[in-house]
Amino acid sequence: MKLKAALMVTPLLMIGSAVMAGTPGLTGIYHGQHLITMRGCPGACQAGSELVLGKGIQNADWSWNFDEDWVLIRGTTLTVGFDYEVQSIGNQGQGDDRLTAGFTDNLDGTYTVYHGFQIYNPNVGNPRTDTSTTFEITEDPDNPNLVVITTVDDEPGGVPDGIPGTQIVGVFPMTVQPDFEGSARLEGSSSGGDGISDQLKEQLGLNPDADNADTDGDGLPDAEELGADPENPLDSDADGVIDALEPGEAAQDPRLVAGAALLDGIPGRQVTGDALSGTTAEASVGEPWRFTGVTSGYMSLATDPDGDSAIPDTTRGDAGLEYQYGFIRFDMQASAMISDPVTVRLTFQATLPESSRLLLYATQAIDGNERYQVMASDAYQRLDDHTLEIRLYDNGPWDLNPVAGVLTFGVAPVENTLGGHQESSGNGGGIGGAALALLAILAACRRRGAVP
Ligand SMILES: [Ca+2]
Ligand SMILES: [Ca+2]
Ligand SMILES: [Ca+2]
Ligand SMILES: [Ca+2]
Repeated sequence: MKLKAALMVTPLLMIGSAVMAGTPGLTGIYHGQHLITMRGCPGACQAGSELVLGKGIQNADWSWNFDEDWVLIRGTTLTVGFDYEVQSIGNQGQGDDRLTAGFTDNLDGTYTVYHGFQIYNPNVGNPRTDTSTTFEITEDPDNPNLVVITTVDDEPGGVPDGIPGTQIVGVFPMTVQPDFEGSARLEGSSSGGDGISDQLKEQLGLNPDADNADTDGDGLPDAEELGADPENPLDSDADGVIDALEPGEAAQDPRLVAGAALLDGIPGRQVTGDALSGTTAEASVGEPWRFTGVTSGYMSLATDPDGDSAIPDTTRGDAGLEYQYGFIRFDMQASAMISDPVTVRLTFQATLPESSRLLLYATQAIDGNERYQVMASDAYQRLDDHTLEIRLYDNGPWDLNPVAGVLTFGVAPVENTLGGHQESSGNGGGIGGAALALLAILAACRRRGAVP
């Protein structure tokens, strides 16, 4: 069983030079981040039968205390559009105590956490249960301050089913298995040797393992670019990306944001199995606009249910488009009210799909909600393998309605792996067939009373 788990996660364990196995008897307090993948089985769980129901849209924090054998695992929104929470057994306590779960060291490199698990989806009654999850936790042989954490296929009292995680049966509309992967750093450790803690660097999106402790590789050390108060790091041009992430002159130019890592990642470090995690993008815009904030993450259920959702995609757990690049979202401000077109140029470190296979989703305000819709192909140009130019203007192919000179604009490039789908400026059909099937399952489960 352990061999199988180790094989499945081998790409994630290559942080050091050697493939690792679990480390028993860990001590100390570690902080880090994880990404959840929720898998479900429509029937009996066996390898190959599972569906990915969703992922976390962002990395979420966790803290492991190996001296007192408890862990605090924070949740986030899932790509299917609702939140999950890891809780204490019985959902007892207040504040962080309510989210703190005990674990046992199985002395074979695995650790079993006994915890509650809840999803906040009112359509299925916000179901929760008590369960357990077994983790393999491995100290990096090259860095004793770092542990790599993966979820083991563990079915207490049963046979492992080939799917990472432990089955939760009869609580959610399907049998589900949460799979957490991530890492954590010893409290107070500073792998860069610059006095800035690894924990703070990860929270700021910096790479604690970067060569010369220089995440953006511009020759200026992170510690210097963070400024006198690393807890309030310098963002000289106030574009929402700190100096330590923006290489060179980009740090002084609010019309150019650089060093924004896709999928809420950390530049230069692939933490998850997603190929583009750790790659970066930059964007530029002309006068009188400037950037004021940038976020990235995994695409969530944000496509317009009345619009383009005839294109099947993975945000609902359907087989279909995969948003490999996730979303990247910009806040912009104009120094004057204008009606001129806004041209935004986006450059991805990763290669973009070729023109004939590129779909570009972008945000549009619909009934006060931000929705991602497929852009009409005449609203943007693919300039080369890495660069897109997008034109936004009032009543244009992509309608721009800047409110008082403030604009939020999110994009998600996607490779069209489905073929033949043509998107025009008009709307597509209704909700996808697979999504309808899933909704039917949810409704049936409620009628049968399988969900409290
Ligand atoms: Ca399993
Ligand atoms: Ca630097
Ligand atoms: Ca900046
Ligand atoms: Ca900048």
